[in-house]
Amino acid sequence: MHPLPITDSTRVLVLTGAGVSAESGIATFRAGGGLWESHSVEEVASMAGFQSDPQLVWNFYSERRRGVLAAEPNAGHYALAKLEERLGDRFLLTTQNVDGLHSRAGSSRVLELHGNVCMTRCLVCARAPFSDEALHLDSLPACEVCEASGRDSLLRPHIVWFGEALDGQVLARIDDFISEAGADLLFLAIGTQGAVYPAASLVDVARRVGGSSYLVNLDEADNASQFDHIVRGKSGEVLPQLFGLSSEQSN
Ligand code: BV8
Repeated sequence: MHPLPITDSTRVLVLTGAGVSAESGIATFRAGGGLWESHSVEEVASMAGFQSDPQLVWNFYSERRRGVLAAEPNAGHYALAKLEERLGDRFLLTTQNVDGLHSRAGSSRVLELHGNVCMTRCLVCARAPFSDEALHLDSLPACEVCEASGRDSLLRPHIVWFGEALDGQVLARIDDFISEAGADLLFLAIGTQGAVYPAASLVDVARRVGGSSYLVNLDEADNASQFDHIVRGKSGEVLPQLFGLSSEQSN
């Protein structure tokens, strides 16, 4: 497999999805046996679902938190961290994943589009989202800041649910990176079905500025036709080759 055509002026924007973490043993969403097979999206990944059954939602996210804490980054995560080392500020990684594995593999230029499963925030007050590895399986966590001022409010996972807006500052950073890169942009989507927006529309934005686009995915993605190049395979196996990493560099 030929390495990506990265020159001294290339700026690489990466978008990852659940497929990048599959080789770390973390379930994806839409494949057989995936998360959405055993849970209706509306019930567990929406504000309406949380309001109607907050314990079901906390159980769903607590089980994912447990899985994430037991998981380790895989070769695909490490390859992306190596590419960032090589490119510096000509590299930006945006992820739909909420598992934090990119940061644990050493990536630092990471934007989490959909939140982080090991972060919690208050439904009501403006306290900042905070790191939380507790499993709220049989009780609902209440906000102690609200309690101290006599209010009764639940804590919620720091996750972007369906129907909720993504962080405007995160989206602005991505737009800036794309417009500064222009035709020097190489957009690389990895391990994503391309079914969720606005993440799935990033390839269209990349094309509009004249950038090239690559998709590394195991199966056929919903937005595959938008990409200039498609590499079918497992990210843990493909990425080290695509980034021209030698075998000793790959782990
Ligand atoms: C919003 C919660 C507006 C976190 C998730 C157009 C524009 C804007 C919005 C919309 C639009 N059209 C529709 C919408 C609404 C909606 C949407 O996109 N719906 C879809 C279903 C049609 N979007 C939203 O609601 C977004 N919000 O736009 O708000 C707004 C604006 C202002 C004010 C108010 C509101 C919010 C989207 C975020 C939703 N949250 N999850 C969590 O629980 O994790 S989305 C969920 O899907 C996850 O976050 C996940 O990351 C994401 C995408 O899934 P994938 O990562 O692609 O995973 P999947 O399993 O599907 O695919 C994995 C792929 O990997 C497969 O293709 C497989 O082949 C491959 N693979 C497997 N193994 C490997 C591999 N590849 C390589 N190697 C391997 N080893």
